[in-house]
Amino acid sequence: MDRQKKSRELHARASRVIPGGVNSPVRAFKAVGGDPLYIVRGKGPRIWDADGNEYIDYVGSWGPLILGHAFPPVVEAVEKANRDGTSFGASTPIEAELAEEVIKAFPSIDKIRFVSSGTEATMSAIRLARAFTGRKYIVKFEGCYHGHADSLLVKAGSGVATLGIPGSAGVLEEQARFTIALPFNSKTAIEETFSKFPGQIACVIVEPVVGNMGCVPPNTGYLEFLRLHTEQNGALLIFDEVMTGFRLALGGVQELSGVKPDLTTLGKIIGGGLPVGAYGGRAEIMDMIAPLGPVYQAGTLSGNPLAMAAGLATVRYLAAHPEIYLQLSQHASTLVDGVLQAARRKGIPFSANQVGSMFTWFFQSGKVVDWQTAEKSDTQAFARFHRAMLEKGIYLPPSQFEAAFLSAAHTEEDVQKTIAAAF
Ligand code: KE4
Repeated sequence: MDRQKKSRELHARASRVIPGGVNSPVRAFKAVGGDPLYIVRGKGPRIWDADGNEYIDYVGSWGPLILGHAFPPVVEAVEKANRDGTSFGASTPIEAELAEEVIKAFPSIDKIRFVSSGTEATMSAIRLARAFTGRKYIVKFEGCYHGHADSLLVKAGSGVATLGIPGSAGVLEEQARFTIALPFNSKTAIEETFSKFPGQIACVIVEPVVGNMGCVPPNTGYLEFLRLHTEQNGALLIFDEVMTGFRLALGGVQELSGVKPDLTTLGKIIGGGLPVGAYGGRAEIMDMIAPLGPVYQAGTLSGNPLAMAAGLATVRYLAAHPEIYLQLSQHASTLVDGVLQAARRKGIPFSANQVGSMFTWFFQSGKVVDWQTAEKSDTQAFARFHRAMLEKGIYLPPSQFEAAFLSAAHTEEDVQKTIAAAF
């Protein structure tokens, strides 16, 4: 019996009218093979596909659903907002309410601007950093993903501390050359770059705990190192906490590490599953944004009332229930270690990185600390694992180079069922 008959039919239909049948490439399952599933419902830690198959979900819409699918307070908040009208293109009271909640959790932020995606947030933060410093070059790290703005779709050049090259068709060399892509966790690369481009670097943007090469934490002291070198060289430090904000702690990695960036980008959880991104920082920087200052940035649906309602209900619940973070970490540790032991009993080359409720199992025995080590993973073995887990009702991110997410709705029973399904 074809357990994915309906999904296949839906994919054939979508593929006739949408490139690859998807509105975001990773959903196409290209990295794991087979046809993508079409999901029709989620509740708590579970999702159901169009054929009625049930899964324990460890993607959670790529991070936003830390409280699980269709969390009642979020559902009610959005339903109420919806009854009063979905969008006005004018200011609404709830925007400052959510801004105040975010600023309470992130002391490095005096002011914040809401946009509709993480890409818009990072794109705007880069533009702002260049305007504030009057400098052209930006530094990112290989394996970190900050959305699809041209200046961030850039690969490392021929050597360390060299000018970037386009990471996508359509990105001009002239744009890529102002982006320098360095190995994550490397101190010498940063030192070399700042000495090679003195007074020319506007910012360093980093996922302070990386999710986009799989989960990769910073080496001890690395974030402090970035903070020191950016300060010494007059460059801004941007923490891209789109994934980690409200995920690893209410105040993200900057709460856990005590390292305060100059700008922070946010998304995912602050939208509670609806489209919200944000960027924020010190008032002296943020006051350069139009209409106050010369840096232009705008958006028809920025601060959308329904999205604000979903985000506010989510963030307020997290702030009122801080015990959630300990529960998330404990469940994730049990899960990650349980599957790791199962792999080891089978003699499978396997390692894992976990920070709080973000984690990745890598199909290699080495420790993954940057993109160079991450890409040594056996992606075919991961694909087989992903398919086998799907067949047992476990929905993992369809790529070796993505973080998985556990929600507050996942129970100890879900965790044990997932461990039992592995290998
Ligand atoms: P969006 O434009 O997709 O809302 O956010 C871009 C972004 C920025 N910064 C970080 C750290 C991110 O992880 C993301 C987006 N994350 C991916 C998952 N790795 C979104 C999933 C997708 O592209 O479909």
